Amino acid sequence: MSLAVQECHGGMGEPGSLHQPVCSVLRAHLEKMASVHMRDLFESDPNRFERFSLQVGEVLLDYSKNRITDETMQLLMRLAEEAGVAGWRERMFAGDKINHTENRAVLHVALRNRSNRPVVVDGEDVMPKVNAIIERMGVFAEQVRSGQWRGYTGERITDVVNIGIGGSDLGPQMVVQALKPYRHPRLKVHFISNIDGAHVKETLESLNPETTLFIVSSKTFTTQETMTNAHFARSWFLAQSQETKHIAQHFVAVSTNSESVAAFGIDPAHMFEFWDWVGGRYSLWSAIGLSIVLAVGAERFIELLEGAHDMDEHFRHAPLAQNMPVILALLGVWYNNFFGAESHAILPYDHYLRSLPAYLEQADMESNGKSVDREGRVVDYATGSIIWGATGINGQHAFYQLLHQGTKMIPADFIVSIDPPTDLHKHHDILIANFLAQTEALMRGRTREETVRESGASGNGQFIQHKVFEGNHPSNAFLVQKITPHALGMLVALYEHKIFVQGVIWNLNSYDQWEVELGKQLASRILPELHADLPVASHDASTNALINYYRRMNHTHPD
Ligand code: G6Q
Repeated sequence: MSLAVQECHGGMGEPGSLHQPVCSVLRAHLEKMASVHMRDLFESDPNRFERFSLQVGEVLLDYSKNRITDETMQLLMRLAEEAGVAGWRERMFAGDKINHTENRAVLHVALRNRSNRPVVVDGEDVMPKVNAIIERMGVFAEQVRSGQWRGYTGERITDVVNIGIGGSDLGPQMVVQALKPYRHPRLKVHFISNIDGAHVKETLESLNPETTLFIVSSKTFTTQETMTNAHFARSWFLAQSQETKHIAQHFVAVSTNSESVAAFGIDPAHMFEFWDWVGGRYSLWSAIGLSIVLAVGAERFIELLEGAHDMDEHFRHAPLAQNMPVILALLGVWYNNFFGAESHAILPYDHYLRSLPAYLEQADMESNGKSVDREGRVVDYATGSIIWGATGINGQHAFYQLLHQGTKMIPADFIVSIDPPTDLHKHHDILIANFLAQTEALMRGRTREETVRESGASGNGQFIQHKVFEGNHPSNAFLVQKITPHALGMLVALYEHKIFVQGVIWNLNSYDQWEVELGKQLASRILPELHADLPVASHDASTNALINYYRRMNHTHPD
């Protein structure tokens, strides 16, 4: 617990509020800011963009369209200081076991530590083994990509299928999609995660076992969904190849559990290892990124790591007030804990970034969706936001109505690249124009007078109020030169560190996930009951009735 929290816990805090000393000052400041319109802030300060924007590498962040003044930012920076962000940040980089409920270090930063400076966990520098696995992944991927690695009939591999779920799926899937312009021209990469049989069946339907390589990605190698899909893929493969010795050329594993990998029948020589200090949702930089290396090649993967490392260096060394992840985190806290905002939208104006919202949903909500602080006390303040989103341009024709005219405050991140991903320049200009118009409209709104003026002669007084836009809706705009592997690495690391800083301010362990563990147990209990001979009576009335209804109405049998 930070000293600041200790000092004022139980005294200065109000229900629903944070407890650092500066929070009472922030609450007083909020009273002032609640009635301030951003339109007026822009009108009174032509340099607002210069003061509230920041560039790190190829990522420009404009945060001037937020409900902030210099004073707000100063107070928020004090909050970061009082919560001990700098100290916790150092502990993470130093390999301290800050994931205390699992007694683990949190070292995704070591996976992309391109400076190679030693990172010591339990007395061992982990960098040699990190570098060795990156090297092995590169060599293996090159063999497959070049056609040197052949299937059991001597054919080249044309399709790679990653079987994994959660952290062993969302990260690599998002990156492979985002970097599609860099992909190998003849190697397709697929992802199977869902235990709905339609996912595995539909994916395998179009594939040829002779030319398909499976990566079974699972940190624990016990996850029911992944193992069930992996066994199904194995049977599908053996139905044609007939001999188990051929598995060696068609199945590799990414895991921390070598015994279970061997028991599955995968040669340990074809296992790519990672370690318990890599959290699932932070693992795309580890061997879990093998599908990325296969898709875009080792060099591009290294560029991704370098981008993340550059953001790590910025996060570690930049003063808090000029630190992009810290600024983003504090803005989030400002809305979450002071304005009472419940959710935060991620709106990429980029077809290739369309899986980023889903990726960040997990990264953020699994990390900071907690209601118990590091000391095990139930918190009395809001923690992680509901993260959601979709490609912005599609959202404009769907849910933006609520962002503009609904009753909820939903801060949003708008993300776009300056260089178009294709040669369709007119498309890109329209995209950019929409991106800019939306952030402007959210900020400015449209007053009643403007609405009347714009309606002109056809203006219908009765409906004027329906066409008024209050504005004052906060947003961040990210302009990235181009979605290169390096820029993507920076962007993802930026969000990872934002989540870290918020976790520190809320005094959470952002790196455990007890719900996931619970989910894994619960389904195992119900599974045998679905085909029990006698009616099930061991649950609540609703669950019993649903299980028994399923038993009566379902006439299929498990395979
Ligand atoms: C991530 C979570 C979770 C996990 C999956 C898959 O941080 O812990 O999403 O990644 O449950 O777990 P395995 O990799 O062990 O199969």
